[in-house]
Amino acid sequence: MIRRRLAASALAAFATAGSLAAQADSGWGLLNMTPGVTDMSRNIYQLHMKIFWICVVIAFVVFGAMIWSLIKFRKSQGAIPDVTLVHNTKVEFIWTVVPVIILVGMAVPAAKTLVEIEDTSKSELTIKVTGFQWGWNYDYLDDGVAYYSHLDRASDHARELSSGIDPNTVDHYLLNVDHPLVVPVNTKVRLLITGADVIHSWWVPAFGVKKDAIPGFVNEAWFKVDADKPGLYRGQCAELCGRDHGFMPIVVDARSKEDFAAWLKEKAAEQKQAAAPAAPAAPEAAASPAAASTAP
Ligand SMILES: [Cu+2]
Repeated sequence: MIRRRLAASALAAFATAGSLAAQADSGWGLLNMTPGVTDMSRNIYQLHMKIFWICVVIAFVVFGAMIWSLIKFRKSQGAIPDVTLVHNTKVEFIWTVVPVIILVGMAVPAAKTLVEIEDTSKSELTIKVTGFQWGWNYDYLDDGVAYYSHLDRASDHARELSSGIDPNTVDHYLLNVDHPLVVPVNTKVRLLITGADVIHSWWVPAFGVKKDAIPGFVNEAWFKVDADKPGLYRGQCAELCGRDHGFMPIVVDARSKEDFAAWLKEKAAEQKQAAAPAAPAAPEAAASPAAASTAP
């Protein structure tokens, strides 16, 4: 009876922990990964939860058996050591085979997810991402659009030692950029990620993407934002890359397909104009390349 009650309360505790974990933006949910806004990020989240609960069950069984044996077979109760367990073939067999089965059971879904993460086939848009000290360059390879993305001015100003600005007053302090990466929702976007100087890492948790940007190498990653989840998604460089490593955030602006197409067209025209030789009739077109990176 007591055992059944204990089991019921343990199950209730698991259920509570599970529902807490589901509330990602408050309380205990903050300690866990978030399910994100792509199928892949949800796959990764579910895999993480599956492995987590397997570990919890193993911990309960192992520590339960240990504590129970320590109490039940203590010397003061007159317990006599059982020496038949040592080098017992049957026991050795069981405690080798059971962990192997558990490990294979964990490796199969993990390998499946890894293969999916690496599958960049059938992508609809390719963007080259270059990390540098300290910012990102985004190059829409098929559309002639490329621009730099840096820490926004408000954060950059507030971070200076003598600025006297309270960082708490700055909106999205150190997590805002001047020109976010703009992508369409419901589209398989392939990223070609590389580094220009040292190793950086492009990381946006909500997409389940974290990939090193290594000079001389091109790494691939992909994501497909849910059709009903346009919005701003934030990340950071996730590889210690030098003095200003903490000052090269990532912001992705996921827009509807129509909004994205309009933005891309406008941006392409703007950059084409900026790149054209200066004509005396249009002095504003002669501006420096900085003019090409006006707000999207
Ligand atoms: Cu970096």
